[in-house]
Amino acid sequence: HALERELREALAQGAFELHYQPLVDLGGGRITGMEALLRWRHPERGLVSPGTFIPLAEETGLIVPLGRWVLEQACRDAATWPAHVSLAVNVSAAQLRHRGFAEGVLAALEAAGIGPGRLELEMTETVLLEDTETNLETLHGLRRAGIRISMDDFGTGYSSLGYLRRFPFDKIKIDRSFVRDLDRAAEAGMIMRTLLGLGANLGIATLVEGIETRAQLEAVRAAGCRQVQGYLFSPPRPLTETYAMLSEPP
Ligand code: G
Ligand code: G
Ligand code: MN
Ligand code: NA
Repeated sequence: HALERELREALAQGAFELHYQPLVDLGGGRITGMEALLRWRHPERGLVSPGTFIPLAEETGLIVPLGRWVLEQACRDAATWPAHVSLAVNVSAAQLRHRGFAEGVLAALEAAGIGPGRLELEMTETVLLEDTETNLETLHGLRRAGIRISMDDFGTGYSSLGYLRRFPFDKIKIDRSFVRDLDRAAEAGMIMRTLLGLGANLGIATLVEGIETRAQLEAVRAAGCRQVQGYLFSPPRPLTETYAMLSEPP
């Protein structure tokens, strides 16, 4: 497979980079965290988004060394931010399933000299869909070590609610598809309020993804939202541009 070979070479040659998108607290208006998003600096195709290569990396197992690189690099980057800024890293089911995943996470934190309390691992519910017992044990172990676990893209899967019963997620990230209709359909506001209330009742933090307009921001704020992410504040940006974001209000 040509793309697979290209990905291996890219990893060996250091052609991957991480961009960061802020997580914003609506109470104080501060950036409380940064989500690392992988990019591939391709010689001809420019900056390539993970949507086009993560699935193949997962199929081929390359996601394991690639994900390890992501964690190590992201922890090193986070070490250069103020200590109140947390780091969110996306993790695939294929990474979690791999023996040695938890050790790799702890080693990355240790090498960068940042505490486990600064790291949030974002997973979609597919991590609980497969290999249930092993994955659950690994997740519990990470949580006991002080790492927080977020459910990403909440509400898009078959059994989002069921998974909330199976694992004590620290945060749910409400998928951006719920934001799109907010200024058009009344039900959208009702659903948003219900999802935010669900988190509040369960004692789980919530964040709404994909805020692109002022109107959406005001709508989610009115629905009880405390933490947001989206292009309105910033798209994912290179590390060098995070420092200006962190020293200015978003
Ligand atoms: O940036 P883009 O919208 O193309 O991201 C597509 C998907 O890739 C998102 O669902 C995101 O969670 C995932 N993704 C981004 N960076 C990483 C990463 O470092 N590791 C894994 N496993 N997935 C990532
Ligand atoms: O699945 P996950 O939530 O990890 O996906 C993150 C991806 O979503 C990133 O690649 C990022 O570019 C994209 N994203 C972030 N904010 C917005 C937004 O406000 N609007 C849209 N359409 N995409 C966004
Ligand atoms: Mn994410
Ligand atoms: Na998401």
